Amino acid sequence: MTPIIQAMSRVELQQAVEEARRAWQTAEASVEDEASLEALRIRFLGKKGVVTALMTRLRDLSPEERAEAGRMLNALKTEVTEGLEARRAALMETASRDREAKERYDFTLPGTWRPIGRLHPLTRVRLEIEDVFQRLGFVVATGPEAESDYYNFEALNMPADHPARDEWDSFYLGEGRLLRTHTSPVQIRVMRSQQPPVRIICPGKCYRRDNPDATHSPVFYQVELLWVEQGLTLANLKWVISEFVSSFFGPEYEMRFAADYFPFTEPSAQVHIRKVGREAPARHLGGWLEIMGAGMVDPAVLAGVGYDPEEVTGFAFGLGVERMAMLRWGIEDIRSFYENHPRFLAQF
Ligand code: FA5
Repeated sequence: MTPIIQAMSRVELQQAVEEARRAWQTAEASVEDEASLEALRIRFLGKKGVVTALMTRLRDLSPEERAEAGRMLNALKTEVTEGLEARRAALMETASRDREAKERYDFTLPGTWRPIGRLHPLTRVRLEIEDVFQRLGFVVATGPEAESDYYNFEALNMPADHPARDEWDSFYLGEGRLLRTHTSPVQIRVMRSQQPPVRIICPGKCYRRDNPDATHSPVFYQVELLWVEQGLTLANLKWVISEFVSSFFGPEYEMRFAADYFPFTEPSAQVHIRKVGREAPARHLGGWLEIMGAGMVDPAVLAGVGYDPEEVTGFAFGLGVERMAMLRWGIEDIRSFYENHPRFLAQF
């Protein structure tokens, strides 16, 4: 449609303009989208377009002829320009109508149902334990899970060849570091960083090479408690534990103390809990389940962190969070907490 136009007479130019107009009218009707519209603009108004080419031919005509032919060509150019504009506007309107149709909501359709998440039972129990002790004036402290041999063992009266280490020997990371076997190292970290009185609880994950069974998991949570001040005795320890147990479990549970041994407490105890009156929820220990180890902080540990054991005494315990949850909800196997079956978790 873009003829290589030789010098043209007025009549020839007039014919060429008419021909171009017809070509435009046919092509215009076939515009479907932005791309074909742009192709059409280039074909007629582009640098090498039909109308542009005809414009250059005006110079072949005499000045009088040129004026008339110029008007003709301008009329064609206006027709093409306005036609393109109109087409563009129509395309935009169609697009926006399509969009609206797509975006229109039908509020009568059923919604998309998404299950609502909730706290894991172990998180719930941990938060509840924290809450009880915070109300009793304890503050929450934390320490690293990758701990040094010094904090995990040595500062707790367990030098390198101490037999008590056997029970806790664990996952070693090299360079004197290991995954902590209990939360007791946090006691040492806190005592080394402040003077008495100390009243803290330390929740956190612990790691042991315990084989998984109904009451043991190689990864589990403890909450450590430490209170160091003048004049504290075993009676205070018993009181704190009894208050806590009755606040957490209520009157349907009973508690017993039994003697125990830890290198870092003297005397030491363990605490057992069971549900009263009914078939015990846990089959272990004839219904009794050990929840914590506890004791009066050994004077050597206090001296090791620079406290004067003649001046202050202290007590501590390490509580198993999973065991608390097992007793609360009658869960017989600790592994249920870590298998994370949605049907199990949805109960809480
Ligand atoms: C300790 O870990 C001592 N650090 C506790 C302590 C702290 C004593 C302060 C004195 C003073 P023990 O190993 O008994 O002690 O663990 C304490 C509690 O952690 C247990 O009673 C139990 O509830 C929980 N526990 C221990 N091992 C596991 C395990 N493998 N899986 C789940 N819970 C465990």
